[in-house]
Amino acid sequence: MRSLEAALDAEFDLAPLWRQADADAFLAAQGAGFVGLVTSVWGPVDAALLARLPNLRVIANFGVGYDALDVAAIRARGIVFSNTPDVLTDCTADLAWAALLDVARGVSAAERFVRRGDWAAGRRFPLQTRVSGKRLGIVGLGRIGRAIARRGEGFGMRIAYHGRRPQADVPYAYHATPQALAADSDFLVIAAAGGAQTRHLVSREVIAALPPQAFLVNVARGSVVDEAALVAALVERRIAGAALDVYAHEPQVPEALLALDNVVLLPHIGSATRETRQAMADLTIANLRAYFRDGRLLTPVTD
Ligand code: 8YV
Repeated sequence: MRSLEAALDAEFDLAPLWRQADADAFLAAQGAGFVGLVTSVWGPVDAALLARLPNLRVIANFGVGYDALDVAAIRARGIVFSNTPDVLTDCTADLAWAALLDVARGVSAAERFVRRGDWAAGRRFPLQTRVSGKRLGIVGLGRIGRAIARRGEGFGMRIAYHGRRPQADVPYAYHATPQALAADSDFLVIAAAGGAQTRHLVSREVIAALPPQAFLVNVARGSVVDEAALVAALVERRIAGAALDVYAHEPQVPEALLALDNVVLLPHIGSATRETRQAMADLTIANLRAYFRDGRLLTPVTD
């Protein structure tokens, strides 16, 4: 992000790794000089990278999800790290809803229909699916999941969720398994954190449990869903459709999905508004500033 890079450059002795023709050779020669690292979902931090940075003390992750970081290796080195919670919650929930409404009502497909000249040629756009009043299932009722649920209340939806444990302060029904939630959902929205613990949480069996009229929406991480099973269910028309902002191997989108009109495909843009990206940049820098000033991060990841 340009403004993040410029702001970092103004305050720190910055070396953007992505500008290095040979990042590995650069790190081999100069890695010992760095004490801080800024990264995001696009820049995995593994043991090999850490080995190149023997004096690293702090990592600031530009994003709330930190599944691209090898937390065990980072902790083993005593390195602290921060993420950017809260500031992207509303925009990510908004995007989940944009995607949900799009796939249910066929907004993008209808727009393609108009641009193709089908409407002008006298064709009728097929009837789509009502959203208001339906059953909304949310996998992962964290900050973003809750914001998605609150918006669902405005659509008069009956809301249920699955997560590691029931939450006492919400009026929504809890399902102990993602299968049970899937079977009870017209829209299943995935908002769980990525990482080893949630890999394929939405498994082949969970996808098979979805009713035929159900839509799946994923704004979390591609890894949370068994993508091959989802693609098969969509191609075989076992579910009504899907809206995806994240994929197993970004930026690769499964080829089979490109031909389906009942699938909305987005390029990982949950937090991608000017306002939210600015807030994420500000929080990323504020974390580094606080760390270098008084040794404490503002939004450290501690779990
Ligand atoms: C990315 C995200 O960080 O916050 C997250 O977990 O996935 C996004 O906000 C963003 O795209 C920056 O790369």
